[in-house]
Parts: sequence; structure tokens; C-alpha cells
Amino acid sequence: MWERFSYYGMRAILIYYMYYSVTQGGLGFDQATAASVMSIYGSMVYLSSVLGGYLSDRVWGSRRTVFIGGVLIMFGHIALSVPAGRIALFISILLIVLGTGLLKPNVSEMVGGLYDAGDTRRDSGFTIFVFGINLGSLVAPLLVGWLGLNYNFHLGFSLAAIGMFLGLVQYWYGGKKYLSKDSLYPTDPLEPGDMKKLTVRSTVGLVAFALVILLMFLLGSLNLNNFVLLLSVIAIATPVVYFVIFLTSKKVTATERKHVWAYLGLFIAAAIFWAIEEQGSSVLALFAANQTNNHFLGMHILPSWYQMLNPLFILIYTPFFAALWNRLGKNQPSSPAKFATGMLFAGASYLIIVIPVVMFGSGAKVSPLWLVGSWAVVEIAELLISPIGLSVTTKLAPKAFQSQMMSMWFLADAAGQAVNSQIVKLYTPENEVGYFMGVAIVAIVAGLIMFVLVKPIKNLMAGIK
Ligand code: LEU
Repeated sequence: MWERFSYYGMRAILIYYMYYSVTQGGLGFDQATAASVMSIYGSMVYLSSVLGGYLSDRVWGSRRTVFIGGVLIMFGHIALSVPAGRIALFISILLIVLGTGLLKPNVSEMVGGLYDAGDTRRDSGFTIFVFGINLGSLVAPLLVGWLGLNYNFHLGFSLAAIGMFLGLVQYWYGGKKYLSKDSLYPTDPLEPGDMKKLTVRSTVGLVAFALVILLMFLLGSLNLNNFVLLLSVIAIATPVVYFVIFLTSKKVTATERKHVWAYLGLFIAAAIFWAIEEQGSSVLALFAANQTNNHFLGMHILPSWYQMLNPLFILIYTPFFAALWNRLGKNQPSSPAKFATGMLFAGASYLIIVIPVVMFGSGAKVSPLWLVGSWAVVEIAELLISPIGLSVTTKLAPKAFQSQMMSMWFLADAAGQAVNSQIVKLYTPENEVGYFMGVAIVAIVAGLIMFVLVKPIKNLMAGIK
């Protein structure tokens, strides 16, 4: 709860901090750059979960990895709590990318580790966990937004840091009391031989990265936009490499390979969905500030407050969907069918936002209810895709690559946001009808293709629901 509080509180004001003028207390970026940085930042946060999974499995064990991650995150928010401009922003991003990569995948796994296989409290445990995530995400934009936008950005970021600090204190004491000693040790510790392989590989990776940067510098094209482009290529290439490894590895059986093919279809769908969902904190955040009449029932609404709609609808819808799947039992749609339906809802959420622009023009300030409506629809999609994706990922994982498969789920978000970092720059009030329609059509067409693929994907999944 506290980690998500700090993350989504920070994100609710970060885009405004980046593009507000210096006299308004911001950094003076243009809006397109700010939206693009928001996206690549989000992408890197989930890309680094690969590193977090690895360090937990092989070096620190989950309990320590989560704690170290939380400390880095806290310092990341502290960096922004001082008025130190762009340099502080980049330091903060680096710390929070690494910290969240260490914390997020492992904390999810630790919830599973609280229960023995077959413990019937497991599902309730995950429900409480998801509730915590969304509770943190719900109150943060309200409080951090209020401090950050009404008083001072740095005060807002300080509250994010305090939230993470409180989380760390509780985790430290609660962990001593309730968590097993096993979680202090890696499950698959590095052997001396692995160490050599690892050093060689990471050196090669780092040198290659440095060479590309050097080349860009020599060509005179090392600037923020091109650096973001480079990172987005890496974020998209990483899952591609993983899929190639899974599909060609000798450790993967023929049946497992079929599962991986099925997962590829679901992965692409998920990446498109996350691209739209994550634009809530970039494109829709701009729409909230530029084109929404922020008065409602006599109340002044801060643009950051719209970020509450995502967790709010999740909390409202979750019991409904849980009851629905229970009631439908064996007759419920298959995972790929749920994904396909989700894509249609995701696309529809963008069609809704086109209506007021077509009706009133892009210069007008429209009712906040249009954004509420759009989020109400995209969150139906989230409930059709996010929890289902999580569970299907574990089920379709080849034995030899179980924990890497878990990271794949976060890589779908990372890939979606990497694409975002390039396309959100196209969003301007002048061409927003085309932008929203374009993204909506991609999602809807992909959803329809997904419907056609439901049968073949189900066949590939053979035996797995
Ligand atoms: N809203 C989700 C979270 O913060 C996104 C994640 C699953 C990529 O946990």
C-alpha cells in the first residue's frame, strides 16, 4: 500500500512538475516531452523487474530485495523533495526504476509465499494485497496532489517519501515477526561458475550500451528524445529475446512450447491494453489539465485527482467480477476471450473521450464526467485482463523458466509504455481526434483479431483454462 502510495502519488504530479514553467515551480519541459518521459519512466520501472527477480532468486532472497528496493524508492522521492531541477529528476528516476524493479515483482511473489500450497486462505491473501495496492493508489493522488499542486511540488514529493518510509518501518518490524527465515536467502544461489558467466554478460551489455551512447554522441544525436528512443527499443527487444529463448530452449517440452505460443498472443494483447491504460497518467493527465472544466458541483478539482479514478473503479468492480466468475463457474469465457473483450472496452474508452472534442471543439473546457466515463470503461478492461493475465502467466510458464515468466507479465506493461513514449508525442489538442481514434481503432481491431484467435489459442493451451 505505501509503495504504491508513493509511486502513484509522485506520478500524479510529476507530469505537471515537468511541464509547468519555472516560475510556477516546474521544470519548463514542453508537454510532449513531459508525456514521453512519463511513459519511458513507467516502462523502465517494469523492465527493471527482470533484474529484481534475478537478484532475489540468486543473491539476496526476496525479503532483503524488497527492503533494499524500498530504501532506493524512498531516496528517489527524497531527491525530488529538494528543488534541484533536472538533475534531481534524473537521479530520482534512476533510483525509483531500480527500487521498484527490486520491490514490485518480489513483493507479489512473497504474498504467494505466505501460504503453503493448498492453503485455502491464499486467494483471500491476494485479494487483500490487491486491495492494498489500490487503496494506496487511491489516496495518494488526493493528498500528494493537494500538497504538490496547491502548495509546492517538492512538498508533494516529500509526502511520497514519507509514505515509503512508513511502509519500510512497518515492513521491517512486521517482517521480523511474521515472515519466515527462508525469505532471507536466495532460492537458487549463484554458483562460482555462474558468477563468471554473469560478469561477462553484464560487462558485454554495459559496454554495448555505452558504445551506442558514444556513437550517438559522435553523430551529434545524443539528446533526450533519442535517448528515450534507445530505451524504448531495449524495452521492446527484451521480451522478444525472452520469447526466442523460451521457444528454442531444449529445456522446454513440446507441450510447453505450445503454451508459450499461446502466451505470445496474450502478451501482445496485454501490451496494447497497458499502453492505453498507462496513458491515463500522461495523455489523459494532459486532457484533464488542458481541456477539462475543473469545477464540479461547486468544488474545484485538481488535475492530479483524476488519477484516483483508476484505483477507484478497480475497487468498485472487483467484487462484481469475482461474483460473476463464481456464478458462471465452468461456463465462464476462456482467458483469451476475456482478453479480446477487454481490448474492445479499452478501445471504447478512447472513443468516449472523442465525443466531447467533436461536439465542442478542442479549445473548449468540457465536463469532468467525460473523463470519469472513459476511466469507467477502461477499468472494465483492466479487470478482464490484469488478474486473468497474472494467473494465466503462472499456468503457462515452462517449468525451467518459472520466475522469468513472472517477469514477462511486467514486461507486457513495459513494452506498452515503450511504445507510448514514442506515440504520446503525437498527441496535441489540434490532432487529438485523430490520435484517440487511431489508438482506439488499433485496440478494437486487435480485439477482433483476438476473438478469431480464441479457438486456436485455446487449442495451444490444451488442458489449461
Ligand atoms: N496498476 C498496476 C499496479 O500498480 C499495474 C501493474 C500490474 C503493471 O500494480
